[in-house]
Amino acid sequence: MLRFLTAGESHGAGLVAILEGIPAGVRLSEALIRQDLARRQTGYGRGGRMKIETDYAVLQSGVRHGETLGSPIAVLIENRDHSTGKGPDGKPWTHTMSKEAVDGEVTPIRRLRPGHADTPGAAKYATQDARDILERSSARESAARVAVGAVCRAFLAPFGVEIRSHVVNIGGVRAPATAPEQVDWERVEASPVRCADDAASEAVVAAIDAARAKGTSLGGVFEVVATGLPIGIGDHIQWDRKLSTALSAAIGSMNAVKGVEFGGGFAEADLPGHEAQDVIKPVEEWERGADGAWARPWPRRTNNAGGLEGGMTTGEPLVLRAAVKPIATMINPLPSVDLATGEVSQAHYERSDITFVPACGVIGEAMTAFALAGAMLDKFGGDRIDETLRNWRAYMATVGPVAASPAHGG
Ligand code: EPS
Repeated sequence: MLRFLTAGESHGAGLVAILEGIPAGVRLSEALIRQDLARRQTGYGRGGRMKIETDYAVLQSGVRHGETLGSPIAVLIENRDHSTGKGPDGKPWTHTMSKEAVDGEVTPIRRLRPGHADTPGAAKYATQDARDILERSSARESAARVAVGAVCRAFLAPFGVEIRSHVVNIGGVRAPATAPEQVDWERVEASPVRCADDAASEAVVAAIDAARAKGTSLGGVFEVVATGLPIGIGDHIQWDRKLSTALSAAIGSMNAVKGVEFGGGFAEADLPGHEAQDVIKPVEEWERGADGAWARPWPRRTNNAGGLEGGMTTGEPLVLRAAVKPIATMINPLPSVDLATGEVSQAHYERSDITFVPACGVIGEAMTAFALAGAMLDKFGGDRIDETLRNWRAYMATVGPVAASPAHGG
């Protein structure tokens, strides 16, 4: 079983992630993890915090001489703001977030932000300081997830699995609909808002500027595309073995995500059945790889299913989208109620992003990588990556119509 935990508060000393279940022999370096951490930190519309941090995951365990050992992989990401910055009351974060009791009062946060975890969290944990909640329920935690995702990506790479993301909508400004195979991924990486279409990128940047001027924030939609997946990953036999379940949970667990859809998604509800299903190509149109096995067995004419049927991969690209609501912290705060006195007040504001939808795409890649790596390991097992690869190759050689299989001279 592949599993991970994160720990850490936004302005505490740092973030920790432990990932367990990655086989031995996967090539891994801190530099590789850093690439994804850096991608998460980009995106027009971020606040001052991203200028303070240069996220770097220091490997603590589970890796030796550039390869995983099969033991738990632990990473540590420092919060630079903790040791260098000051909180809203002018006191250093080392004081505000001190692990030891401090002399004098630490200014509590009592002006709850509608839309953030502040209100239900403070009620549930019976605290008089919403900082006890918001420090953990912060997008900062997603840096640890991206480090975990980078390790999962390194595991998936030898199978030819690639995972990418792009922004398709911020604040209602939409990129033109593009088939996943047509997306120019280099343009996405070069765009300030991770959007493949130049005109849409510009319009989104303008929308972010307008939102900043109004003192508000923007949500949006990102799309994740995973290619190179074998057919039959996941399972149909039990609700918690379906890959669609793992992916929905992985993406749905991200802060601010309010909806997840696969392939045609909600639009599929409007289609008649004969337009919604993905017709299988005749065998004469299938392609073989250099080893004689089918390069992509059971290919389809379309991919409305987004690469998932019955909770299993079809072998077509996996396509999922997620809707992210606007950030709850706004320059013009909403009316609120004081946590202690019950008096009407304005919600708390320290500093914030206008939008972080571009970063959400990178976090979505990481969560997708985790769900896919887990499902690949469920299918192929292996304590060392060579064993996993052997099992994968042996399986792939069996997929396809029996009469047309290389083993039968087909
Ligand atoms: C966040 C508020 C901002 C974001 C932060 C998440 O931080 P600060 O309060 O320090 O200005 O920049 O995101 C990150 C630190 C990050 O690494 O993504 C929030 O309230 O969730």
